[in-house]
Amino acid sequence: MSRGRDIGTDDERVRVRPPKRGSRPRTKRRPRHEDAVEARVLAVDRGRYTLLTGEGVRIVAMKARELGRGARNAVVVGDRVAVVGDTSGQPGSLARIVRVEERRTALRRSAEDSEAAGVERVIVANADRMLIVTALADPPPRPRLVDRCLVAAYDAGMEPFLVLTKADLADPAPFLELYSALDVPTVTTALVDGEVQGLDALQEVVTGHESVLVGHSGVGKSTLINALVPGADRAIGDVNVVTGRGRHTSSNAVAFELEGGGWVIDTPGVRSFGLAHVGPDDLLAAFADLVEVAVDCPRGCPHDGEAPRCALDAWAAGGEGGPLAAARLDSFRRLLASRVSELP
Ligand SMILES: Nc1nc2c(ncn2[C@@H]2O[C@H](COP(=O)(O)OP(=O)(O)O)[C@@H](O)[C@H]2O)c(=O)[nH]1
Ligand SMILES: [Mg+2]
Ligand SMILES: [Zn+2]
Repeated sequence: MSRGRDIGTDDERVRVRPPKRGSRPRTKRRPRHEDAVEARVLAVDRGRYTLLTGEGVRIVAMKARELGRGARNAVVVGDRVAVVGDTSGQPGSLARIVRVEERRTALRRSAEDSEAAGVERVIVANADRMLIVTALADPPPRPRLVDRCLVAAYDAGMEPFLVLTKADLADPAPFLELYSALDVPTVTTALVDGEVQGLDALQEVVTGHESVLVGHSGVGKSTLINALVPGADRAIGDVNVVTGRGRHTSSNAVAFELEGGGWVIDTPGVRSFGLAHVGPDDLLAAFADLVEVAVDCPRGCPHDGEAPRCALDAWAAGGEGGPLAAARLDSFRRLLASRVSELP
């Protein structure tokens, strides 16, 4: 990587370490940027960036041309930036983003067909927690999407949490059992008389952190944001009764400040995360229940279902892993395969 600001590509996992100052080539600070103001990106819409400055002023900015174009040079929600120009925040004022600070974490999704092959687009920067929001019904839970999110969270250096919504519609017990072997904290919420139940536990998870909410459209992410942030006023979608899917009511990621400290970031329905850069062992590491079993595999075992003495097969077939073992192994192997097929 040649550009100083193109960071996070290899180092997403070093979240706990402070940014390595001076260890990479950085964008040259030109003298005229010395009076730049630090700000946080709250929202991005068609080339216009809504920022909150360190002084608490909301401003609108555009990206300086020198930062470059394309997915690789994108400025995203959660980024810390330096801005110059008119930072007054007065109506009609427009500032200029001249620098993007090194990211602590980067959540990526795979590029779509129309985009440059192999480019994984960063969608949210600097979040330290990922809230994987899954409805218990309407739409039904998708364990494979949850697993995919878990891998993306570990890979990005974020702490994952499972948030199970719509407990008023279905019993959370079966889904909780499926994930009981993993060390992932879980919060369950419900909607009763238009009020979100379970909000206290959720508040505890997000207070003092930068949390990104991910999950399929229609699972209730915006409903949770509205409950956590009075005045957020996120559009709530109806779930289509035929497909069980929500309309795509939120089309961009947006950050909201919490009264008690911290930030929550709402995202549109995310269906795919770029995992092409995640190695098999890193992938396995996201499956804590399988890691313990795989210590008995032959050296260099690819765990892919073709390997002759893979301990995972014996575990799933022999009943020692319990009734859910086969489903867990299946989930892991599907991810393993999809990760490979994602490669350009
Ligand atoms: N029954 C029930 N419905 C919910 C719950 N949370 C959200 N919903 C509904 O699910 C639909 C989609 O919610 P929304 O917040 O827009 O989902 P998003 O697409 O993930 O942001 C809306 O009709 C919400 O009223 C819940 O806990 N229980
Ligand atoms: Mg939404
Ligand atoms: Zn194996």
